[in-house]
This record gives sequence, C-alpha cells and structure tokens, in this order.
Amino acid sequence: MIKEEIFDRLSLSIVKADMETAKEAAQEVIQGKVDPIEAIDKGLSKGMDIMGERFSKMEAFLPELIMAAQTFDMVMEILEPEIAAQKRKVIKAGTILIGTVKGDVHSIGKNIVTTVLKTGGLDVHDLGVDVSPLAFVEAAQKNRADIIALSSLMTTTMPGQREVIEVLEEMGLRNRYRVIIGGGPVNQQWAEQIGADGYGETAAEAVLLARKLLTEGKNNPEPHPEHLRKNIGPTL
Ligand code: B12
Repeated sequence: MIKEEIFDRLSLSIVKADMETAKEAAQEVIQGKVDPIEAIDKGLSKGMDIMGERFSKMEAFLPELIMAAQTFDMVMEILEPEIAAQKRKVIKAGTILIGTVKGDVHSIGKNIVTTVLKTGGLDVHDLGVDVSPLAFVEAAQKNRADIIALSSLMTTTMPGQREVIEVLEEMGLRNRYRVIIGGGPVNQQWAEQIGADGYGETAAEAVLLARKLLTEGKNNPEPHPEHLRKNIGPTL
C-alpha cells in the first residue's frame, strides 16, 4: 500500500474512532517502513483537524472528540517504540521542560512534541497538562532547565504562555531560560508579542528550534522590557 493510502486510512480511522482500522494502519506504517512522524503529521493529525472542524460546526460533540483522542493515543502506543528506535544519543547537555498551560488539558500534541524531542536526543521533562505558571518556573529551577516549552490548544489558554514569561520576568529569571511556544491557535506573531524565544508549528520544528537555541548557548537574550506588564499581576 502506498503511504498516502496509509495516511488516509489513519486519518479516517481517527474521524470514525475506528480502533481496528487504526491498529491495522499503524501496523502498515511499521511494516511499510513509513516514517512514523510523517504518519502522525499527515495521517493522525489530519483526522484530528477534521474532528476539530466538525466540533466547531457542531457536527461532532465531546464524546466523539474523546473517542477520536483515545484512538489517537492507541495508535501512538503502537508507533512510539518505532519512534524511540530512531532515538539519537543525547546531543548536548540541555534540559527541556514541557507542559500544557494552565486551564488546558489537551495533551496529544504536547506528548508528540515530547516524544520527538527525546528522539532528537534531547533531555525532556514532561510536567503534564493544566500546569500553572509558578509550577513551570519552580520545575525549571529544580531541574536546571535550559528551555521551557509551552503548549496551548485554546485561544482562552494562550495567555497562560504569556503569564509564564511574566512570572520569569517578575522573579528576575527571564535571562536564565529560553521559552518556546506551540499549539493550534499559536503563531509566530503571538510569540513575538509575548516575548517568547521561538515558536514551532510542528513537533519537527520544535526539535530544530530547541537545537538552535541550545547551540546558541546559555547566553540568553536580553529580557523583553516592553513586555513587562507590572500592572497586571500573573494568575498563579
Ligand atoms: C482532541 C481534542 C480534545 C480532547 C483532548 C484529548 C487529549 N488527551 O489531548 C478532549 C475531548 C479532552 C478535548 C476537550 C476540550 N476541547 Co478540544 N480539541 C481537540 C482537537 C479535536 C484536537 C487536538 C489535537 O490533539 N490535535 C492533534 C495534535 C497532534 O495537534 P496539536 O495539539 O496542534 O499539536 C501539534 C502542534 O500544534 C505542535 N505543538 C503542540 N504543542 C506544542 C508546544 C511547543 C513548545 C511546540 C514548539 C509545538 C507544539 O506540535 C504538535 C505535533 O505536530 C482540537 C481541534 C484542533 N484541530 O486542534 C479541539 C479544540 C482544541 N478543543 C476545543 C475545545 C473548545 C475543547 C473543550 C473546551 C470542549 C468542552 N466543551 O469541554 C474541552 C477543553 C478542556 C480543557 N479545559 O482543556 C477547541 C478550542 C477552541 C478555542 N477556544 O480555541 C478546539 C480548537 C476545537 C474547536 N474547533 O472548537 N479536546
């Protein structure tokens, strides 16, 4: 089977939450020596986008989203060992802390980014979902992180990314960490607006971005005083 057909099967199996077809298509990815990351991007994620669109048009409802997400997670369990097999040696002593911001429980994209960063040879600590700004900063201190990676899937939780940067600024720690952001509604413009050090659209971009920032060393950029919003305290 050509890989585009496998991607279409994966996408459709997410839309239909068809575990059997999803499992078969995942096996085809492995047997056909198709790049699992490409299968995630062009197959599984495409199916999720369709579900998101249906949800916003009220053609699909929460239980269907949940079932689609469960199907996605099941396929990831099959693909993850394959992805891990590509794992490179840790390329540089650099630690990345990742999590989904406060109020947001979307984990699929963040998990993929985590897996791909690890596969790219980076040391990654996953804080999970619904992580408060203070929890990010405390964990960054504790783990001596170099990069804080923030995922947000909703327009309503995007401000949580800015709040992490604000807390770092208010604690005088902004220079110590690079902050990268991603997630469906996020873009480069938002990254610039909140003074983040980078934005990645996909998990593959997250790796390139993290490597670039780590290679640049720990001479972190100047803080972004224009983004200090002292009058608005962060919600912790
Ligand atoms: C699956 C899903 C769910 C699942 C999540 C399951 C799980 N374990 O994650 C469930 C059913 C739980 C859910 C719940 C809700 N959801 Co929802 N959900 C989705 C859906 C359909 C897909 C998200 C997804 O997993 N995509 C696939 C992954 C692979 O893509 P991704 O997350 O974007 O990640 C990629 C990139 O963005 C990037 N990336 C991600 N993070 C990061 C971080 C960094 C640092 C970098 C560099 C890159 C990066 O790399 C990833 C891989 O390439 C989206 C629609 C959509 N198209 O996004 C709606 C969507 C996000 N949900 C939405 C809503 C409204 C909700 C609910 C409020 C619904 C409700 N009424 O309860 C709740 C929110 C609960 C909460 N407090 O968080 C809305 C958000 C609208 C908005 N305000 O912006 C969306 C957009 C649907 C819609 N069109 O209306 N949801």
